[in-house]
Amino acid sequence: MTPDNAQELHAHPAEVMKSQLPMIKRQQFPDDFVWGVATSAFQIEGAAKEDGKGQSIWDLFCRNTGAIADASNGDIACDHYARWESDLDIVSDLGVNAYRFSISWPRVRPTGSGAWNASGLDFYERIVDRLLQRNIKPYVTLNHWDLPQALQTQGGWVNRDTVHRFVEYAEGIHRRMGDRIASIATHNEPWVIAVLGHEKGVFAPGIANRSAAAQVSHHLLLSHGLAVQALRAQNSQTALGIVLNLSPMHPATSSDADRALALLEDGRLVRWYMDPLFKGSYPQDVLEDLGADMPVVHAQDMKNIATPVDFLGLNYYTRSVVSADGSWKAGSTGLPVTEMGWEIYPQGLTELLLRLHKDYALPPVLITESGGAFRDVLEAGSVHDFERTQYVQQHIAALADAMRQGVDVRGYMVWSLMDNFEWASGYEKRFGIVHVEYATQVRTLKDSAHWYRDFLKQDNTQRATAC
Ligand code: IFM
Repeated sequence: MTPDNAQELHAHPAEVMKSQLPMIKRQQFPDDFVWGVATSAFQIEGAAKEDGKGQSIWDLFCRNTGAIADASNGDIACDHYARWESDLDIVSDLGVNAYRFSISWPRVRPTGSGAWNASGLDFYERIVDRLLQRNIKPYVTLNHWDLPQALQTQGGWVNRDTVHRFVEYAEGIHRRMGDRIASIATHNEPWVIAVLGHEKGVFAPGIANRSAAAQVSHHLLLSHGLAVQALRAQNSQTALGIVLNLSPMHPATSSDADRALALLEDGRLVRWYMDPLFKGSYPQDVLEDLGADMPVVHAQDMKNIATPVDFLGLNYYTRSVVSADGSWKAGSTGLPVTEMGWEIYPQGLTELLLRLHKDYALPPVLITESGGAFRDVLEAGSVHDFERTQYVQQHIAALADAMRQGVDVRGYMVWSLMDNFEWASGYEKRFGIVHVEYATQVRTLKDSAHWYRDFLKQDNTQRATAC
C-alpha cells in the first residue's frame, strides 16, 4: 500500500467520491456564459383548472387507463402555480443567470384561438418580472407539448390551421412581454411530439399513425419558421430559436444491417429536423423510407422553415444505439444507466456537437436540457445524489471539450430545477436537483444543487447576455 492510497482508505466516502469527479471550473467558461435550470409548465404548475385555464391534450391523455405509469396526472404536480415566488427564490439562491420555463398555451388562450385569459398572461408576466428583478434572464419556451385540447378536437398538429393558431399565440406572448424575455424557443423537442405522440402513441395525444406523425413534424417546423418571421416583424429584440432532442446514433455492431439502420435512424431523429431548419430540405433517404406517408408540403414551406434563427437549443441525455434485430439493450456494454434506463454517455455530447458543427452552418448553441433521473433518498433533510452530480459535471466537461474544438456553445441548463411530472412515467422518475415531497410540497436542495450553487459561486459577478 502506498502512502497515497492509505490516505484514501481513511478518507470520508464523500471525499473519495469527489475525487472521481472531473475538475471543471466556472472560470473555464466565458464570463457571459448562460448557466441555468429548466422546467416546463405542465410538469410543475398544477392548477389544471384554475383561473380560467383551458384543458390541454396532456390533461386528457393522463385520464387514459394505463397511459401514465403511476396513474397520476398534472392536476397538482409541484403546485408551482401557487408557489412560484418561493420557487423563484430557490432559482435565485442557486446563483444561475438564466431560468428556462414554458408557457402553457391553454392557460393564456384556453381554446387556442379566440379570447385570451388575463390571469394566465399575468401569471407569466409576474414570473418574467420577478426574474428580471433578481437579475436572471427569462428563457421562454412556447410549446412544451401542452396543446389546447380544443385545437386537438379540430385535428391538432395534423391540421395545418394549428400552424396559424401557433403563430398568433407566439405574437400574443411577444406583444405582451417580448420586451423583457431574453430568449424565445418556439417548440421543445418536435421529435417527441411527432413520434411519441403521433407514431407510437405513448405520449399525448396518443395517436399511432406514421403518416400523421410525419405531417405533425412538418407543421411543427413550419409553425416555428412562420412564428420567427412574425416576431421579427414585431421588431423582436429577443433571441429566437427552437429546441431539439438529438443524440449520436450508433450501430450496435459493424454489420451492414446495423449500420444501415443507424443511418436511417439518424435521418429520422437528427437530419429530419436539422436539414430543413438549416439546409431548407428534408433528407432524401427518410423521404424514401416514408414513401406514401411523407408529409404534404406546400410551395414556400421549406423556405419558411429555414428562416434564420439566433440560437439552436439542444437537449442531450444519452446516445442512441440500434441493432437491426432489436437485441441491443442499454447497460449491456457495462456503462451505467439512469433510472430511465438511459446509458450515461457524456462523450456523446461532444461527438454530437462536433458533428453538427461539421455538417451545418450552426447558430450559437445552448444546451437547454441535461440531467438524469436517479433513485433519490431523502434522509435527515439531505439527498446524497452523487450520480446526478457526477452526471452534470461530466456533461459540462463534455461540452467544454466541444467548445475547445471550436463549437460555439453559449449556455448550459440543468434539467430540471425540481422533481416533477415525468410524462408517461408520472412522478416515479425524479430529475430535479431540488427534491419535491409531493405529499407536503416541501422542497429540499439535493447535493447536486449544492454542488451547482458552489460551482456557480466561483465567480458569479458576471451576468449572461442572451442568445
Ligand atoms: O422531462 C423531459 C422534458 O420535458 C423534455 N426533455 C426530456 C425530459 C426528461 O425526459
